[in-house]
Amino acid sequence: MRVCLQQLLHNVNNAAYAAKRTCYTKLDLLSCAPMQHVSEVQARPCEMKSIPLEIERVELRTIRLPLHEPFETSFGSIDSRLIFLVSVTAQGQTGWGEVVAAEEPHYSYETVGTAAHIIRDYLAPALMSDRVTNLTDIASRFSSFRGHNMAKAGLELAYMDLLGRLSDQSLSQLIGGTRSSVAVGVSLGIQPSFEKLLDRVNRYLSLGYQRIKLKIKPGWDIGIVRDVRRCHPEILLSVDANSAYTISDAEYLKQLDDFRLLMIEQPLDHDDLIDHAKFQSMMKTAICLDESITGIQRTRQALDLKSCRIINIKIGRVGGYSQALAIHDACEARKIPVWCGGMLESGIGRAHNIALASLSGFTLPGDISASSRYFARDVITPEVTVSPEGTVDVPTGSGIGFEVDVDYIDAMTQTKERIQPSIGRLK
Ligand code: OSB
Ligand code: MG
Repeated sequence: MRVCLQQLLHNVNNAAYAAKRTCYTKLDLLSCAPMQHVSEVQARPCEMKSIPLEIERVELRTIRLPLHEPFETSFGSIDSRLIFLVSVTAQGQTGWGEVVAAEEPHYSYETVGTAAHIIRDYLAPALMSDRVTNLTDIASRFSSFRGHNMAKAGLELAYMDLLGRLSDQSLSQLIGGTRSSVAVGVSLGIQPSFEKLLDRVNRYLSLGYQRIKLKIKPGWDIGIVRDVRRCHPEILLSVDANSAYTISDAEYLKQLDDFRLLMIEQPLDHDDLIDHAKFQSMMKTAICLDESITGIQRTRQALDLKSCRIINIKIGRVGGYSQALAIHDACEARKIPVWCGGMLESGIGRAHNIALASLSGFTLPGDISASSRYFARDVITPEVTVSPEGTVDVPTGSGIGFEVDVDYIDAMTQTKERIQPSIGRLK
């Protein structure tokens, strides 16, 4: 499971991954009876038609969880996370999802406020307008609403947890995951001093994390990367600029080629593919896109333009499982390594990330840390833990595979809103 720097750099730079096609057993969702083996990916369990579900209600909640320590990126610092949870109920079961939008529109234009509006006024009514047959059905209902991917993802996530619980399958099974544990790394925010940064690097390495990602911005970049690399010549090390530079910084950023980085994540504009392609052509180090990859179409364009050699998949940013699965499959077919990004999620969002990262194409460590790396107490039990080898186990229980601590969620709830189908709407 543990990956070595030289081998990974070789693989990434030569696109030498064998594109393995997943082979799994098709399941009849609600009876769970094995049907037939397929040698090619055709339909995943979540994409197959099952007994139509009548969603009886959608609930939106916000809870505020304090962070152990402030998290600083090139667009600012936060010391708590306003977590937006979504649940959907049908046939006496409730499924849970998370909307990963932040309070302010820095990482993306979506916020907790815009997502609540879009779910309340458009997406939840569409979800409850008729019985839901599968994930593809939901995705196609949402596709007429432009953008607002994090809002869409929140509901897709909740539906998938519900589907797993009702059919007694784990999320990983529903999407055709192949791993029983996933490799993880940690994303370290900008620190007040290099000493503090090095202290964090050493702490997470000693806890087993397989890859260290350093947030960078102008003035906190070449120097700290050089010094961390000098202290740790062989670790998997990457940087994430969250769009803090422009193509006019390319010559300056070229210095990053000296440090055998696994990747440089989103150096340029959040919406750009063209300048990233220019920059990638100048660099030995692989560029990884995060913010710029908003769906499968942008993924194809980025790969055709050679804007990057690695892709970070975040279920929220791309609009849910439907898009995340399509991006995974396209990248695997083109031998482009992918990894699972994080958005400082609560355990509910994290559980979905773990399931996603169990797909075969996720060959690089994800930003999936232990619950205790972020919060004093998580909203799921047991909390997510990282093994001394730097892995997280993929749960096997139904749905997200963790118990949702509704008492704790109730105690922390700031706002709660219930949305039900309007009378006569259900066909
Ligand atoms: O760019 O990957 C990012 C957190 C919030 C918003 C954007 C990003 C991040 C992280 C943290 O890097 C990843 C995590 O540990 O959840
Ligand atoms: Mg990023």
